[in-house]
Order: sequence, then C-alpha cells, then structure tokens
Amino acid sequence: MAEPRSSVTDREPPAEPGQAGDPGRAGDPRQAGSPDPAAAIELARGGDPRALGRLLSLVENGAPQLRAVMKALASLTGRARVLGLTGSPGVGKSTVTAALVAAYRGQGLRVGVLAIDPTSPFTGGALLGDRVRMQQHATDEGVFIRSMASRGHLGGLAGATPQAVRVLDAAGFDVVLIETVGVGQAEVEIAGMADTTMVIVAPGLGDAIQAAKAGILEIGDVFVVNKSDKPGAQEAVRDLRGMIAMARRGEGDWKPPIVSTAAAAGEGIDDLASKLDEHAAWLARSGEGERRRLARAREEISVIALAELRARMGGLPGDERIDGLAGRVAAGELDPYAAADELIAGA
Ligand SMILES: Nc1nc2c(ncn2[C@@H]2O[C@H](COP(=O)(O)OP(=O)(O)O)[C@@H](O)[C@H]2O)c(=O)[nH]1
Ligand SMILES: [Mg+2]
Repeated sequence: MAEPRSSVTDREPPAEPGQAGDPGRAGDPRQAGSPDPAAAIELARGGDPRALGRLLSLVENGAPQLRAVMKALASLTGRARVLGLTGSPGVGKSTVTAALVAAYRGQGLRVGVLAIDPTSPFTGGALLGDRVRMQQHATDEGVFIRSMASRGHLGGLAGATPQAVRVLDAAGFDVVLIETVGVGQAEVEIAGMADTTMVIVAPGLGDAIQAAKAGILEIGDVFVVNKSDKPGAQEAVRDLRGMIAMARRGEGDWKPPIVSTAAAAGEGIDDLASKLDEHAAWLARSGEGERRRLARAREEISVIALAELRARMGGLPGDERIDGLAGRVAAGELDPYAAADELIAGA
C-alpha cells in the first residue's frame, strides 16, 4: 500500500454528486476546450475536481488535445493501484465500491472511481442511482467519482478507460477503482485493465453459475460473495470454491480467495481490503504485476494504433478511397485482399 499523500489537498470545492459524470457538460465547449493541457494537469494534481473533469471529458470525447495531454501525463503515471470490480447487475458492485472507498479513505489514501456501464452510456437510471449511493463521499476532497461514457474515437470504452486511469494516476490518486458490469467481452477486457480484479456474486439468482458461463471466473483474482446477510450465501461460496478448484494452477500461482461481504452494512470489507493487499504483495513478488502492466501497455498501443489506422483509412461509405476500391472488388477486377493492402498502404 502506498503512503498517504496528505500533502495533496483540494483547493477547490468538490464536485456536485452529479457534476463530474454528467455527459451533458462534456459537450460544453468551455468545458471540453481546455487550451493548456499543462495547466489543466497541474490543477488536477492540486486536486481541482473541475480540472480533472475536463481532462476526463477529453478522454471520453477522444478530443484532439488528448495527444498533448497524454504526452504531458506519461512521466507522472505508474503509481496508482488499479482495482477492478465486475459482476452481474445488482450484485452490489457499487455498494462494495463505496465501502472500499471508505476503507481506503480511512487509510488516508486518495481514491478515484470510474463507473463504467456500457449498457447505459448516457444518463441512465443506474448511473444516477450509483451517484446517489456515492453521495456520502461527494463532499470528501480525497475522492473523485466519474461515470464513464464513450462517445470518442479511441476504440470505445476499451480505449478510453486506460486513458482515464492514466489521468487519475497522474493526478495523484493512490487507488483507482473501476466498476464494470460483467456481461460481455468488452467488460472482461476492461477488467483486464486492473492490477487486481474482483468478481462479485450474490446469493440466489444462480450468479456463481452465470459467472462461470460468462467466462469471468478466469479473470477473478479475488471473489466476493456479497449480500452474505441473505439466504444462500454459504451455498454460493461453496459453488464458487468448487469452480475455482477446477481451474488449472501451477506451483506458486495465486489461489483466488473468496471473501463474504455484506457491503450495505460495511461487513467483510476489512477482510476484502486485506485480501487485496495480499494480492498486491503477490503481484510484486511474482513479477505478475509487471507482466500485467506490460500487457496493458501493449493493449493500449494496439487499440490506439488500430483506431488511428481506421481513421486514416477512411473505410466508411462515402469515403472516396474505399468506394473506388469497392467498385473494383464488386466488379471482379480486384480481389478484396489486394484492395485491403492498397487501402492500408495509402493510410
Ligand atoms: N441485503 C443486501 N443488499 C445489498 C448489499 N449490498 C448491496 N445491496 C443492495 O443491492 C442492490 C444493488 O446494489 P448495487 O451496489 O447498486 O449493485 P450493482 O448493480 O452491482 O452496482 C441495492 O439495492 C443495494 O442496496 C448487501 O450486502 N446486502
Ligand atoms: Mg453499480
């Protein structure tokens, strides 16, 4: 666990609960058009939530200034601990997130939260609910919460999320929590952006089984059976234990623990935090932490490169280059592989 950064204080009043994540503000030119990335970064590092919000809007929108911002941020990143939470809707991800925020704040750490819900990219009810639940932290200067939406050109949320993490990391947040809905491949990818991924299930609903089906069993470093105050919690733990035991593991591999929580009552959160610490220690000891960081950097590069290539190639109907090639392919004058080569070569 990193040292608390008590020297970093917020000079500005904290954001309103709905303010930071309100996509409506992102389209405001006064908000998005940050003229001086260096100044915005400096303000963000000083804890100014509005400066942070502006930088994250640049990320979400895939704005042209992003390039300069990321260049300026690069040397400031690599410090934050990134923790992912995933699981089916309603299992208690936001509640666990809020409880972890409280636990880390208790340790004097600054905590950033990215709430990602691809199923409701704009102002969905779920996001609003999350904000209300997070309200206890809304007046805390050491906490910054953002609901992420992707309207950008950076490969969607898979592209935008690591850049948002970079912004929070560079702004001096010790811990970044990423909440994602575990319902598909994109969410599995997003979970792969964390140092440690928590897979959360709840009793009943056959959630443990669903987790296995969705393939999120493999990505869990720590499993959480939340709502342990409800009937069926022990069965869920047992089911999970059976499924985890079936996974092939080598000598020295991490054995994912199962933690029971009743997050709404704050129960089991200290235990969860200590399991997260154990995993962090294992990441450092085994070299897996470094391996994951490299894998993440590789993924970031290829997502950006592919998005850039796509933008340069055109490739959309109405684009002259592809339309010309399409005519020749349709007429049988050119094969599609040769046409693709030509398109890439001209990019
Ligand atoms: N009984 C019980 N309810 C909980 C617990 N944690 C969360 N909930 C409730 O479950 C519902 C969904 O929680 P939420 O955190 O929004 O789930 P998410 O969709 O996974 O983010 C809310 O009504 C919470 O109050 C818990 O530990 N016990
Ligand atoms: Mg939630």
